[in-house]
Amino acid sequence: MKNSMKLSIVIPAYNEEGNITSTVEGIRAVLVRESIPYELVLVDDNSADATGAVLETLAAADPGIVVVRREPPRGFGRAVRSGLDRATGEVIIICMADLSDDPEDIIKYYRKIEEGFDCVFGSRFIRGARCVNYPRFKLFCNRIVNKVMQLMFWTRYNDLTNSFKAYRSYVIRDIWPLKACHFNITIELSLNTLIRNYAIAEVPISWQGRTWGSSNLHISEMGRRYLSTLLRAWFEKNLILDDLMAESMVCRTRSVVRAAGIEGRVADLERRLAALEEVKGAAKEA
Ligand SMILES: Nc1nc2c(ncn2[C@@H]2O[C@H](COP(=O)(O)OP(=O)(O)O)[C@@H](O)[C@H]2O)c(=O)[nH]1
Ligand SMILES: [Mg+2]
Repeated sequence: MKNSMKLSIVIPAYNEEGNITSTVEGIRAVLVRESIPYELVLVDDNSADATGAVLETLAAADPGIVVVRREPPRGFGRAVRSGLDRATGEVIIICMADLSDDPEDIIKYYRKIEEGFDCVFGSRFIRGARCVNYPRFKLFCNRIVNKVMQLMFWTRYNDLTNSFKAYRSYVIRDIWPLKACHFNITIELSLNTLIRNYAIAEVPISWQGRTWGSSNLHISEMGRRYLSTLLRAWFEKNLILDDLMAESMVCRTRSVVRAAGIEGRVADLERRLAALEEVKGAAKEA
């Protein structure tokens, strides 16, 4: 059964002409080494540099690469949503295009999913993790926001703001539609997964600050967006979790049925059950 699951890696890229080739080559090298069937979904947002042309060249050389070209308005969250929408794998990982995430961690994630977990949350802040060149002010804000979320959602996961995580595709289907347009999608993904009580594995990861290009995350513009996503998830957890879980259970059951290849038999059983209910109803009326 090993390596039977197709892995989709969604990579948003904006003005990454100096990073994207190495990112793709680094990821592809580990996937080929481990014989993991893959699809790389590269999402460009009308980059002002040559990212678009580089993506074309990469895609021409590898049928496993899908390029998504977005129309304005751009945004990290919009790009991630477009990529998730196109991903066809059973396992989905979101990964950055600026060489900050370590391709070896992708393999760690995939192996954890193979063990049976629904999601894998990497953390840069647990024993065994490595985090290099994180700008100090950003790190300070990151730790405060994560601590607040840990208290609000009473969880041990301490890197909920990083989108480099793995999900089984049915988890994404369950939490769909996602709404965030910008970097707040990082917590929209993690919190919506968390409140639905999926089996989450936590692993230490390596992260390093970009050495080429510049960050698109401007903290002053993001506060209100993070807050709105955070409050929405918190209210949903505390007011309407029963509604969310009812749909989540249907989603999980469907995925089990699909994985077992018994959709036909289940549909047949459902038909018979409906017919029985009808007969029962008619008998009651008579
Ligand atoms: N397609 C797309 N990608 C984006 C956008 N903003 C950021 N990215 C990509 O998302 C990843 C993380 O962005 P980055 O600017 O490095 O944020 P930081 O690591 O939080 O400072 C990089 O791969 C960027 O190229 C966007 O508006 N559209
Ligand atoms: Mg970055």
